[in-house]
Amino acid sequence: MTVSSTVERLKDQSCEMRKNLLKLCHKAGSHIGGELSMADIITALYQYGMKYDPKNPDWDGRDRFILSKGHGAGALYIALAMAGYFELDQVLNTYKKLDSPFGEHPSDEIPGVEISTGSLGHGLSISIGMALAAKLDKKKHRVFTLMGDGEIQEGSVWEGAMAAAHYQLGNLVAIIDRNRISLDGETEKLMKLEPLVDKWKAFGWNVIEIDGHNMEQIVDTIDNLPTVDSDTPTVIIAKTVKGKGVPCMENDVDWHAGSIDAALLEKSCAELDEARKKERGEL
Ligand SMILES: Cc1ncc(C[n+]2csc(CCOP(=O)(O)OP(=O)(O)O)c2C)c(N)n1
Repeated sequence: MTVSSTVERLKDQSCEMRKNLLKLCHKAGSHIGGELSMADIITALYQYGMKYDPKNPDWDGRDRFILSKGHGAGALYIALAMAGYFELDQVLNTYKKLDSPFGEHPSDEIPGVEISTGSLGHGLSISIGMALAAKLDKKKHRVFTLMGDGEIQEGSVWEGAMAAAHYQLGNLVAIIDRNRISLDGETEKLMKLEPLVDKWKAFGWNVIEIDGHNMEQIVDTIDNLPTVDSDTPTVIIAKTVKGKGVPCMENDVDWHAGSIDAALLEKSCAELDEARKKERGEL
């Protein structure tokens, strides 16, 4: 059973993450829709689920996180800043500037970023390599990777899905941000993914389907992951909403990427604060 103070703290932190994502979007434009849909998951991973040491980013015992949907970089930067890898202002002040490492896709020059990503369809196989190496060396850490649902239309993902089960990688956790929208339309119209649970099961994975915005469910799922030395990889299909938390962006393919003016930034941050206060019973 999840301790409610932990869940409340995480909800506050994902609200902060969303407001910071909007600031980046205002400053320089970003892939805002898919960053807002992954905000609760990445907050829970960095603020609850993963072990790491921001003072020693290369600590061998750390859990690895690979942002396979590299266009969600802003959310990774903010998660790393909130975890203490660097100052948040560094991200907010330099995002997408020419001489800044904080570009629209993550670079492994940045402390805490394991590998540069952005070309979709590679993160799962990279994570499989890391998980297989860890398993052979009898190490105790997990490898997490976050993919978009549009991304898993890449054939390479399904080769990876076969390999992970074949090599019995119980230390591997793939998460799919199932917001049902890709860059240019609904996933089911572009290339049908359903029945997604059945497909991953057929590939030999332990499949968990959750509401990717329900912090209790996310935390419970993390708490109940199979042990690292088990022999079945886990995929968490997190049902999410693209643009989650910003009413004018929710479920709107036009907000895959874009920028916002100062007025929309202010309005959206106020809406996020209000929603959180209502949730806390303060309004
Ligand atoms: C190999 C490759 N093909 C195309 C792109 C362009 N692209 C960037 S984001 C995106 C859509 C991804 O959709 P999804 O994985 O559902 O992301 P989300 O909705 O979570 O942002 C595409 C096609 C890319 N980055 N890499």
